[in-house]
Amino acid sequence: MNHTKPKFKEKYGNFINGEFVDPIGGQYFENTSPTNNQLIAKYPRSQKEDVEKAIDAANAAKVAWGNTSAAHRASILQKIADVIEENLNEFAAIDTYDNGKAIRETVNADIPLAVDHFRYFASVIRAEEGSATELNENTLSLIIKEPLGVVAQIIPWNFPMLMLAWKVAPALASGNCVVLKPAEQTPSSATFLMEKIGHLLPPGVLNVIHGFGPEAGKPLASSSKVNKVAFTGETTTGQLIMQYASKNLNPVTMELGGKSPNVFFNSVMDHDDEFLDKCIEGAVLFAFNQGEVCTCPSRLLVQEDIYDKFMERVVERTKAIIQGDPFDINTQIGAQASHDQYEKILSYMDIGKEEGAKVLCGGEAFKASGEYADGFYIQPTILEGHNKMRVFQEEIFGPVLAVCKFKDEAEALEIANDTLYGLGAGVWTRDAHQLYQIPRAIKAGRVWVNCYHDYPAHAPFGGYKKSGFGRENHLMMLNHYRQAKNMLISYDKNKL
Ligand code: TXE
Repeated sequence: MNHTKPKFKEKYGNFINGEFVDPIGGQYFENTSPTNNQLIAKYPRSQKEDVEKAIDAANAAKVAWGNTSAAHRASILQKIADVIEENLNEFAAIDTYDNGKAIRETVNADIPLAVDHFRYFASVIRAEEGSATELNENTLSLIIKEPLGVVAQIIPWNFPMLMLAWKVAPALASGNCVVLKPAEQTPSSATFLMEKIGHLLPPGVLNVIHGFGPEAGKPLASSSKVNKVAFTGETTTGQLIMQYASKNLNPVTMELGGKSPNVFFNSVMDHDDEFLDKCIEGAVLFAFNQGEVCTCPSRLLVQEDIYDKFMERVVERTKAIIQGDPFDINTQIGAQASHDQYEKILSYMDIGKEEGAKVLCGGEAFKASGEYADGFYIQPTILEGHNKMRVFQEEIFGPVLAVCKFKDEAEALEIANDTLYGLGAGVWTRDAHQLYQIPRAIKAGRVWVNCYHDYPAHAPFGGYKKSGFGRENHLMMLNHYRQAKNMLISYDKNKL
């Protein structure tokens, strides 16, 4: 199958109360593709009044939607999954053009995972059983889960469809109405989704408003008419959103930045075999999704005895990464998501060099050819140094790997945990003690052992420390979108 650039209309609206509407003030912003720096389309530059309109629509819909049966909501979520799957290639091409990421990722990961997410939450919501306890012979305690009402959701640009699915599927499954703000860099797939599924939901149940953080995101997160705020993005933005939500004592879930360690012990080189090949692939995954993943394994820790040999293979493999045309199914690294992101990553290359990090490969922008010559591409880069350097401590969010060696388990743990963040980590070993004890001691919400970058819908995901709190995926997610109501029923005819 040949993948090609999608076609777009000149401009799009917000999706509010079951229909596309123009922004009230008539303002739009231009969305460009980072693959070639060309205009994609105009999207609403929504302001407070647009946001309020969407919140009002969601509030008007919430009682009826909250009273629907789990079976009914599950059937709608299944239909949404089917529609995304039927249009998988279009969704993939849209996210690739909007975000810059290689089509092989959107086709094989982003969109299939989004489909599975809707299917998973359609299933678990029906498998639930309630809880009733007899407190004594005359008193029954019932625990009932009720939807929160209206949920505000603000998502980033690195996985436009998948982040939407992570947020929207559990919120709708638990009976909430949603106002979602996609990132201004990647508004397209959310809009395409509403074109395809808008008619499946009652008006007001799922609303999508476009625009910038301070203009549209802030009034959404600050509104006293929403009952929860769910956010994925940068840590400092998360802190602001918590401030906005705190005025209304609204609960928040925060999925924030990371600087994940990926730790390789000596035993991975005990044999020259397929497992070692897997380890090398696991070490170069920093380049997956152009490094624009919150769990990007951006710090590589290699035990000193194998360091030279292991790194020789890592560098060789990194140099073989295919880069360029994002629509070529063989391309592994496409464009960075925006000019800002491109500049930020390049500035970190300079910071690393100034700090004395040694460039083992890459270290510069990448010049794509032909129609992609004006896009924002960066070479996969490996910087060797130590964990106190800024390139080891700060989230670069690009294809930049900071590598250092360690002596023993204690030093591996010290370096791995010497970070403000705690979202992901990788541990690679053949030693049975290490493969349990090291992940146990790493302070991160998800530790992959002898694997990385796997995101099943039924495994909980979320951060420790400054990577946030609350979990996504897994049925425990449902409780982030519900209240627990306890009813105490007395059957005693006489006593109070
Ligand atoms: O993120 P923001 P940006 C990190 C990554 C990246 C950096 C900056 O390091 O380089 O963040 O990216 C909305 N009130 N991550 O600036 O600002 C915004 O419109 C309400 C890690 O794009 O966090 C968008 O919808 N909303 C991350 C969303 O927040 C506001 C993924 C994310 O934007 C707002 C992306 C405000 N005041 C970036 N300001 C991850 N953890 O995966 C912005 N927004």
